[in-house]
Amino acid sequence: MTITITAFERSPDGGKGLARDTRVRWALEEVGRAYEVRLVSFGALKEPAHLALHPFGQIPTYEEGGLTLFETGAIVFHIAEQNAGLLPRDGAARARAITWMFAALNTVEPPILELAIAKFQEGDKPWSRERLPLVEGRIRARLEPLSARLGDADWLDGAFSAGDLLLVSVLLRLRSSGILDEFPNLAAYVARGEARPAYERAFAAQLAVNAGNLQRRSS
Ligand SMILES: N[C@@H](CCC(=O)N[C@@H](CS)C(=O)NCC(=O)O)C(=O)O
Repeated sequence: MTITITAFERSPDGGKGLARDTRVRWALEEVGRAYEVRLVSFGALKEPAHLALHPFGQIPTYEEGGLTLFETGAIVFHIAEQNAGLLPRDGAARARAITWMFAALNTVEPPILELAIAKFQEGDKPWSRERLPLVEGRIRARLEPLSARLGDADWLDGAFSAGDLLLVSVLLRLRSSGILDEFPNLAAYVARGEARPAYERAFAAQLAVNAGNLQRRSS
């Protein structure tokens, strides 16, 4: 059955791989599934046709036969459940990998998103300069124990899993802040994730969309 995901027609990051379709593309590449992409404009996100797929009017969505999913955690989990390669077969190891998926999205990602909001949406507010160090402190409070847990291992719990895929996807958003480099083992962990051939293919595919847009804009 054909898999179709949605992505930005024109990503605000210009193709740095920060839009969340990249993590879905990565999961599909890891398990060797082909997929199609439907590009959506910002305007179309909030129109009825897209809202029928995603109640919050966001990307990415995932369609396969009669199934429609939204939320990257649910999509990556579905891909990992349906295909070998992203979750261990052993029950306990599988449960631990799923725990890391939840930790990535529920515990690590929120303060990282807060930083983006503080900088880009609230940067002009009078209280923004005071707030920024508080938000950065909340990120460090997550990265310190994460760094201690990872230690000098390649991945969080044995072999690479969907938990690592989501955690790397969340952490790489921090690179431009400099905070990731305060934790050399986490910076190396992210680099290891980005060096995986499946990530490289996913990154190149989303970049191609945005490079195409640049060409269209300049012509
Ligand atoms: N929790 C959602 C977040 C989805 C999300 O924030 N998508 C962004 C792109 S990365 C989006 O569509 N933003 C446009 C909007 O919210 O209007 C997920 O993990 O899928």
